[in-house]
Amino acid sequence: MVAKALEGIRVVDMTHVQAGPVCTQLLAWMGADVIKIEQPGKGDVTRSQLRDVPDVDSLYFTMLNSNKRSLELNMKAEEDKKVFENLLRSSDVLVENFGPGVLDRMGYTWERVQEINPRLIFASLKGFGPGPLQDAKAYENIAQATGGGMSTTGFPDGPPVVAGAQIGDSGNAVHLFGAICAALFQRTHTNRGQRVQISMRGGILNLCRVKIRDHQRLEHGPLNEYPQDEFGDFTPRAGNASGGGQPGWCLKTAGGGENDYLYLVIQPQVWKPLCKTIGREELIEDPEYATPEARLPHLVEIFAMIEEWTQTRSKWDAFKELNEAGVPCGPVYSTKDIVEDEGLWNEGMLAKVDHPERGEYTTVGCPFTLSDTPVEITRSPLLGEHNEEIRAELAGKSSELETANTAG
Ligand code: CAO
Repeated sequence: MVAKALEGIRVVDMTHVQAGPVCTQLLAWMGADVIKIEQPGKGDVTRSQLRDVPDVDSLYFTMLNSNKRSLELNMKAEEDKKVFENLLRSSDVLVENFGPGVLDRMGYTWERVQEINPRLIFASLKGFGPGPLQDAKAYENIAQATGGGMSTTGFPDGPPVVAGAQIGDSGNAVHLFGAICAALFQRTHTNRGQRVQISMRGGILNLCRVKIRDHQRLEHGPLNEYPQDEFGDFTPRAGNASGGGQPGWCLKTAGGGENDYLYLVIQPQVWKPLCKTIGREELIEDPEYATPEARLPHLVEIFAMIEEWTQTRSKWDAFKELNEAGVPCGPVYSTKDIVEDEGLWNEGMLAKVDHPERGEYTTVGCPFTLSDTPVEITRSPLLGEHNEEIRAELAGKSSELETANTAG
């Protein structure tokens, strides 16, 4: 019986920066043996980017590369390419997020990879899919700009805004992880590898599905749940409007600090308890407010009334009282609130990891749980830390293969 979902799966990890490494970190947490190939003496560029402690792998690197092994290979030197090909022969997945054409230039096209190991799943993440933009490089905010995220984020009277959540990188890493797992499952039937490809822009569009829904709704009239009265021929920025079928808004709470806010959604079934909680019982049966349709033209006024009440309490107290009444809402957490949240530590969404050079640091855990695959977070590898170990393993494998051939 395997102890983890992906135990026995070996991943050749040619990823760098954020999107690729987050995907292979998930594969490692699920039990795969992830071997990160890094340029000798240099490694993943994030090792030295945004350093908080001099000469030590940055948090950018350590928080995205847990549970992996590091092997330095010069992919432009023939000797090291042989080692790489040996590794491909004994692996299940190759993942990369280099710029367009980089792996081809190294000599590893899909055709060549299939020749080396027909069972290998070859997964690539690029900025853009096939077409005019296919050769363009991309980073997080470029994907958010070109995939519909930025034009639909922010307030109607302000410029387009990027999301703080790294949906282009870490978001797409989750898409890629799902696609690789699907390919691994299909291989159990076909015994063949396959090509897996994802574009960051396409992944953003997947996350902007409801904005394309609203774009089409516009043909049939205004979007009444949006804060503005006038519409053009594209989905506008909606500020903090909910985006779902029930109206929502972000409300000020006591304290007046930059994160003293509560997000609240008015579900039809909670109108009565909501009115009771904020002391506006007269609105429960008032025909101007009693139904979701009647409330639509009054949303700004209704949220202002609720805000009068939330401003008399802390975001935590308002959350507690409204939650007790069954009203869906959530305090706006600052990063300080997040790292001090006991619940997140208990869930394993935050964890402490020890590192030989930087000491203990906090990292973000696995966003899902499998009852048969407990996640144990171990530190990221130092550059080339597993050079000898992996080369020895591969040499052992080669002699095993040679013995098998002679015996045959
Ligand atoms: N040995 C030898 N050379 C190596 C190597 C190794 N182990 N690993 C990488 N290299 C070389 C590559 O051969 C390539 O050189 P050439 O251009 O001469 O072939 C170079 O290093 C890497 O090229 P790149 O285009 O990937 O890197 P870049 O810094 O110019 O661009 C990025 C970075 C992220 C814009 C680009 O990789 C990209 O568009 N990736 C796809 C989308 C993506 O993942 N974006 C980033 C998400 S995280 O914000």
